[in-house]
Amino acid sequence: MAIRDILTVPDPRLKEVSKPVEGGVTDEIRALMDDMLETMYAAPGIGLAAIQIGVPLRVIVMDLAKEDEEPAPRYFVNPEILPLTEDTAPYEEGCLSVPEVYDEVERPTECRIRYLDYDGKEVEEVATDLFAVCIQHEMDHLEGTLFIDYLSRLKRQRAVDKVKKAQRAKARDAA
Ligand code: K2U
Ligand code: ZN
Repeated sequence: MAIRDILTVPDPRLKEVSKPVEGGVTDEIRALMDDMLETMYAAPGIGLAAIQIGVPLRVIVMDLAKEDEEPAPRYFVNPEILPLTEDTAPYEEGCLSVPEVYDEVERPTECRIRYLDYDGKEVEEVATDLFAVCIQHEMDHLEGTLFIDYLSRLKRQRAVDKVKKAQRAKARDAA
C-alpha cells in the first residue's frame, strides 16, 4: 500500500470525466483502492475518488466511522446513483482537493446507489444522512465536478486563489 499525492485545484485533471472500470474488480483495482484508502486516512478524510490521486477511473472509497469507532472502509466500483427524493438539505462540505475551504451545498437527502464492492459483487442500497452527502460529493468527482462549482463565481475564485496561495507558501517553506 502507498500514500499517494492528492491533486488540488486548479489542477485540470480534476475536471476530467472518469472512465468505467473494464473487466471487473481485479487485484489491480483492489490495490488501487487500498492505496486510495491509505491516502484518505492520512489526509485525513472520509471519502476519496480515484481522480483525486490522478487516476481517471470510476472508483470511490469511504469510511464514515467516527473517531471512537472501528474503521468501516467502503469501496465503490462503477457506482451509479439515482436521486430518491426531491427533499434537499444543506451541508457544510469540504474537499481534500480544495483544502481549508468549506461552504454549504444543497443536495438530495437520500439516494439509491448501485455499485460493485471490493469483491466485485453487485450491491444496491439507499444512502441517507452523511452517507448520502459523501457519496454524492464523490460521484461529482467522477463527473469532474467539485463542490465549489455549486458556489458563486466570486466564492469559487476566492477558493482557488486561497488554495494557490497556500501551495505557494508551502513551496517557499520547502525551498
Ligand atoms: O472528496 C473529498 O475530498 C472527500 C471529502 C468527503 C466529504 C465531502 C463533503 C462532505 C462529506 C464528506 C473529505 O473527506 S473532506 C473532509 C471532511 C470530513 C468530514 C466531514 C466533511 C468533510
Ligand atoms: Zn472532494
